[in-house]
Amino acid sequence: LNNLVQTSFKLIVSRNSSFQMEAKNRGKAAAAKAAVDNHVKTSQVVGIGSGSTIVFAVQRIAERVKEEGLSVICIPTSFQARQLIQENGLTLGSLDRNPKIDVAIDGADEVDKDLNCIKGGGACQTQEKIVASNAKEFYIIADICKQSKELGTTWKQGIPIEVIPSAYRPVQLTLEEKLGGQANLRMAVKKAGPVVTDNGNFVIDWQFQSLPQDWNQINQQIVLIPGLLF
Ligand code: ABF
Repeated sequence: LNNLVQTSFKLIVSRNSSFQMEAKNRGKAAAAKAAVDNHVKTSQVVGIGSGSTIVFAVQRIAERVKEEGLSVICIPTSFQARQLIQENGLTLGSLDRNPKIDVAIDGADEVDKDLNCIKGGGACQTQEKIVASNAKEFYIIADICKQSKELGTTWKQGIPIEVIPSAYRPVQLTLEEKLGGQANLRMAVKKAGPVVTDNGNFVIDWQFQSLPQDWNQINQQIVLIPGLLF
């Protein structure tokens, strides 16, 4: 799913009970290692997600390149992912040169018991969704803190929605009228201005009032609002 991920995926969670940063990072590293070691093979085109968990996956790919001569082409989902690929000495590809992706790996902001996901907390969701939807296999890696019974329990910021700048106000109003809750324009630190995505767009975080019964239906309603990329 994007903001509410809709492609099918397998979730790899590390069940680490401690919530301390160290343990959290160990959880991220373990999930990343499991995904890379079990699902990435030589000669593949690999989609690289964004965020802090994917850092561990890229490091593990780099280790395997050194240790066993693994050879892969990496497709970034953001400026951050692109930097990460290059800093780790991996081969950088692009969607126009490598439109068919074998495996994509990415993080998530929250995952519920039915594997509905909130993604896009880092404002990279559109490219993440393009890469994931063009991958034969898609793995979401997460530490245990991301798992919840119901969406909105741990990720309280709302569902991130990328919006074309000129449409942000009508989209905000339509979201609130159609779906209730509150649609907030995401602002940069110290409210210096709106957060701008890698695509030059804004992000609206939609906070739902009551827990929706059917996330698929909500997804369909959101997609139909002109001006947003969902
Ligand atoms: C991503 O992973 C984003 O969609 C999401 O916002 C992020 C989670 O980041 P982290 O791994 O830092 O928790 O793909």
